Amino acid sequence: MNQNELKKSLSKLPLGDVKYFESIGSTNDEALAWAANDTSDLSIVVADEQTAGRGRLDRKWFTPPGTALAFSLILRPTAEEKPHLTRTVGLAALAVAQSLRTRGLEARIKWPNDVLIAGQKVCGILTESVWSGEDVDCVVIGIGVNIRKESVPPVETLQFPATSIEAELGHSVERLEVLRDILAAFVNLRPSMVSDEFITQWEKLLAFQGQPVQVDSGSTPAVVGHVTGLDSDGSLRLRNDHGESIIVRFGDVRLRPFA
Ligand code: BT5
Repeated sequence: MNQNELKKSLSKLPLGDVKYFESIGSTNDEALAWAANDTSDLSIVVADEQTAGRGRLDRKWFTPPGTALAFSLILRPTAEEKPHLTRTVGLAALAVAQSLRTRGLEARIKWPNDVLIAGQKVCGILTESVWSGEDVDCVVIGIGVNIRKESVPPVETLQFPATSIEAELGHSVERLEVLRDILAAFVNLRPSMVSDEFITQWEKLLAFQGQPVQVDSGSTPAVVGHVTGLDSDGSLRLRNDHGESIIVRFGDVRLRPFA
């Protein structure tokens, strides 16, 4: 991958500016700094390697060189989109999941910010907002996708099993084609983000639908219940053993199957 190949591959998509780095700390950090300079909507930072890739709460995200996709999109929301920005992570997850499904992979979304194949994490998403007073000026959407087997972190460092696209497909794929497909899916889906139908589409690809899960949030006791769907803002709906409906809001939550 290099700047020319990247620009050529993305040239037909309605994106903003494109920045490529052979190696960088974190594409989200670069995009957050860039966004402060009136960068146009859908500008993108792509890196071959991240040396300080971040997950939520500054957990580490592993991106060794030549093995994965690590990129950050700058979304400048329209006035119509602004009331629906809690759906942004769903928009990114749906774009990734749909594009993997067109390759024959059974991708599902583990609420709130992961994409799984066969119950294993293949993609993590980190959204961060840039505020201007009381208003969100833009959202940086960081997406990491494991392409080659070498992009999967050592198993002893993981709390949730992980996989890569090539391990699941059993053959090699072009990283730039995967990137282009994800971005094309994102652009196609974006207009629907403001509609109720968007939540239905997101629900259809939720992992663990109808199954028991445990959600840990660190501060409050863990919540256990069966997944029933999503609220209109993208919060997760569960039903507990007493038949009560529970809404789990976004935040530093971890979801796993409940045995
Ligand atoms: C995430 O956080 O899953 C969000 C990851 C976002 C990464 C992208 S890459 C481009 C952009 N630039 C950045 O700096 N970040 C974004 P979280 O749900 O907190 O999960 C983090 C956990 O996933 C770690 O603690 C590890 O256990 C695990 N992990 C780390 N690297 C992984 C990988 N390559 N594949 C699967 N799991 C991984």
